[in-house]
Amino acid sequence: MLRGQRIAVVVPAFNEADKIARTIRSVPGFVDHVIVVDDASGDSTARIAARSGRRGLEVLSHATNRGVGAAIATGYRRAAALGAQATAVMAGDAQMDPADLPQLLAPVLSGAADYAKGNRFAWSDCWRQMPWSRYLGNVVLSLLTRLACGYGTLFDSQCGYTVASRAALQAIDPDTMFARYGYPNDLLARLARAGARVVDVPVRPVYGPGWRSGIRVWTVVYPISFVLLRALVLRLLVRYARWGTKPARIVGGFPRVSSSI
Ligand SMILES: Nc1nc2c(ncn2[C@@H]2O[C@H](COP(=O)(O)OP(=O)(O)OP(=O)(O)O)[C@@H](O)[C@H]2O)c(=O)[nH]1
Ligand SMILES: [Mg+2]
Repeated sequence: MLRGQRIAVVVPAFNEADKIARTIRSVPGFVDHVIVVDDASGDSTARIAARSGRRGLEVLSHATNRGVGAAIATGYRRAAALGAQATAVMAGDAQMDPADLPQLLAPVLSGAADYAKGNRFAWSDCWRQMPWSRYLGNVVLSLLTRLACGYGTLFDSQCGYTVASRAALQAIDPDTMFARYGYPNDLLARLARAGARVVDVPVRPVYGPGWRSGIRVWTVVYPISFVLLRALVLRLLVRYARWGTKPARIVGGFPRVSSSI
């Protein structure tokens, strides 16, 4: 519990046998539920996670590999069923600094935002920590995501370190979330269409010596292009449909259509 509210952390994991125990150990003690979603790993990720014995730990396993977005969706459904008021995502590759979690939770727990995401570019020496391929790719995708979603002040669209309120989880609709790389962009587009208030919080970029990634240029370019194009078309359609009408109340918990849409 933090500020009297129930907190869950979703940990998507695919072949992270060497990092999953460290990731689980790093989750702060105030977190009530740690939901590890093993995405049909070929190694002992699930077994090692289950052995960690952390209070509030659950390990869910996909029968086949479905992608990082699908793994997070599985975790989101479970967090909602457990009654979590705020649900964070901390990937199983230990790339999220637990010291940043309280700041990331703060705007959601106080009710100031529906969804908070990390922004590694707001960290002073980000350009030194992040590999140049990630840095450049992320700048381009962040600008395109702004255009597609309408959140004009957000950056670092690809940062997976996030916190969602209960209402935001409903708006995201985990059942239809984009399953693979491209899920963060899809998620921001869904939140924008629902009028959710999204804020950036500075977080530390973590790219240690053991860093490896499942991201390959061609496995991300096509899915993310598709997601962004679809988001842009839907945004324009929503805007056209609301043309000349007053901002309406949104069903699902958000007070008003965001003025940034
Ligand atoms: N690659 C990959 N990762 C998955 C999958 N399902 C779950 N994951 C987890 O998703 C998290 C993010 O994966 P990464 O490939 O490292 O992507 P990233 O951390 O966003 O990007 P990098 O900056 O390149 O490290 C990791 O914890 C993975 O274990 C999957 O099908 N493929
Ligand atoms: Mg990674």
